Amino acid sequence: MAEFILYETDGAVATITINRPKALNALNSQVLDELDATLDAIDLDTIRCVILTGAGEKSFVAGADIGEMSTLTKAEGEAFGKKGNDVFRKLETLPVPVIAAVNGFALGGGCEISMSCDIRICSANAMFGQPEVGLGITPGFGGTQRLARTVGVGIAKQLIYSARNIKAEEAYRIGLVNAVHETQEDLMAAAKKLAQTIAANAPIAVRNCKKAINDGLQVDIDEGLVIEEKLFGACFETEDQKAGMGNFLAPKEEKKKVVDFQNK
Ligand code: DAK
Repeated sequence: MAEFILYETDGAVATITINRPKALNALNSQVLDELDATLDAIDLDTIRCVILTGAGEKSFVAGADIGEMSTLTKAEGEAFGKKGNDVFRKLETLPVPVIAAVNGFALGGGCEISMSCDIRICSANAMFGQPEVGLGITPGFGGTQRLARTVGVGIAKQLIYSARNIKAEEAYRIGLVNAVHETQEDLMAAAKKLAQTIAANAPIAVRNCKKAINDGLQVDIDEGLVIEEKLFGACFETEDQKAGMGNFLAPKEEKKKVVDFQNK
């Protein structure tokens, strides 16, 4: 039984809550290990979208645990960085989409874990930032790589070099989040609605889109288009493609409003 991670499911949508509110959900080794085990245990036959959020009303994740990090040696620092990077990469490459519902502080490792998710939405009290250079370190869980890819090099460099935290509205303006919701309740309702919308679409097609976008970003456009072609072609071996196109072409009176995709 995990101490710091809550896992709930509602139909095809799973919610993972980082649950260490006394430390503003800071990521220590135990949180990272439990998150890793939780990701491994997701039943991908039924779950089609995942929401990641933080417990309490104040913080999504206030970063890597500074207490635990403060005494690390070079070797231990590298090992801690690798542990975080491996879990964040597992989240990023999870076959199904992950929505970060950012309900407060998303600083350092908190901002970085949100950027390992496919989509970020937040509440009005959210605050984002990479404060590491003020602590004498570089962002260590992928921040230098993912922030530049998410908001562009110029803004990423300014935020990282200045260690300045930004509020929800600015995060929205620079494209770090897709939407800002007034309260945490509104945020979670919006996250669930979005997750259910995603989960209602053909799951194999959604997974293939995620893979095509993620893998395509690592290569040049010609290679990226080949990746897309292969994943597009693979859809034609699925029953869901036949069901989706069959429904579109069916006579009006037989058309269903919602196709019951079977994940096959
Ligand atoms: N780590 C540990 N504990 C934390 C924490 C953190 N990151 N953030 C908050 N807490 C704890 C506080 O110590 C406090 O604990 P108690 O004193 O009650 O025991 C409790 O949470 C409540 O925090 P505050 O009393 O400070 O609450 P406030 O509302 O006054 O302030 C705050 C909230 C978020 C502005 C403030 O707590 C704060 O500035 N926290 C630190 C934020 C931060 O700098 N985060 C970035 C951490 S650096 C690497 C791998 C990874 C990383 C780097 C390298 N490698 C090994 C390669 C990543 C680094 C980071 O994430």
